[in-house]
Amino acid sequence: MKKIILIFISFIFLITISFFIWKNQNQFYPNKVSDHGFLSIKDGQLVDQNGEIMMLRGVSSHSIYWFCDFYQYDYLKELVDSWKINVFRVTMYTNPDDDGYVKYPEIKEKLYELVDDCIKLDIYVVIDWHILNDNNPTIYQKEAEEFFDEVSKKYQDVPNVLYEICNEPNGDDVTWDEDIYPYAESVISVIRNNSKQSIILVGTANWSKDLESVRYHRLEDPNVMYVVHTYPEGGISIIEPGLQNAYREKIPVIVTECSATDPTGDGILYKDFFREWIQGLEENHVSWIVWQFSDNYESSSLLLSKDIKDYPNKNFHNEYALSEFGELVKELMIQYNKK
Ligand code: IDC
Repeated sequence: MKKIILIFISFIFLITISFFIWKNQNQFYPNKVSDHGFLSIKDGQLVDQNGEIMMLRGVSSHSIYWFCDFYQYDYLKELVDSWKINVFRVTMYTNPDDDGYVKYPEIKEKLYELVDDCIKLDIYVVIDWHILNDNNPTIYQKEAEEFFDEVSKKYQDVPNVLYEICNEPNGDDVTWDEDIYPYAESVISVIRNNSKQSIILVGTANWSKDLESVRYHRLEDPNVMYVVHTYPEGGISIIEPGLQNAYREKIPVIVTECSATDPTGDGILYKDFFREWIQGLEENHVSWIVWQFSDNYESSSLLLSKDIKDYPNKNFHNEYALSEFGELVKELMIQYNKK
């Protein structure tokens, strides 16, 4: 009888220990909006409502016009619940040739739907005015000002929303001093009329890779961050020196696009580069958003396209399969969110 009791007690003991080990392995940092509230900038870093350093980690959509039917609440919920993202970037192209907002302004309704989904899911959301082939932000400045006036009125008291006012200014004739800076000053003042404290993200010159020009000409608004996009160019990063200067000089930086592919968004995956890159950002408390959550037929997509032959097991929402990049991004999201 004694022996049976002993075995029983050992059994209970083992179960309890295993439970606690399992529980510890699955503990995540609180990372939701209800945990952190309105964000701001302190000493060059993103902080939460208590002044604690804040990390945003998440994914960007592809064009919400092209993939209008794809983006929906259930998929976002899975990204929040299983991948632990705490930010989603809503990409709205602007250029008419890219079927952007200027041609189809009704796409704003899809944007509102997705922003509302993120609010419901208690995560942060970046509203991305995605200039690209419309290389100079001043080209559609009037449209940008009207748009940001409307959205910042709509979401003025909502801590979830961050405004990214020009995705990637580019071209030799588009400079920080002459084009981006005055554009940013003007759009920031439009947003500030409605929303005093939201974080505003400003794309930098040369496809959001030039932090150097910012060093000598900073915007006055205290809650602005400067945007950097990083894609391995033949396996190297050309923005590293600019970043190191920014860290030293306490310039607030955020990565709103990064990938393991080269800047085309397709082709070989530089996975080691990507891991190291993310580690460097984490060490410097720089928030990162990955390009891009869709099943488009290219290797930066986090889901596989259903067009491929021998489609593997469906491990995303029982409908899609994660791509090789998707597996890596999910792993890193979980790794950095774990306690
Ligand atoms: C790419 C998409 C691709 C699309 C192309 C043109 O991945 O499917 O055909 O745009 O619209 C960026 C841009 C982003 C690019 C991405 C990859 O902000 O729009 O998306 N990229 O090329 N900057 C650097 C890389």
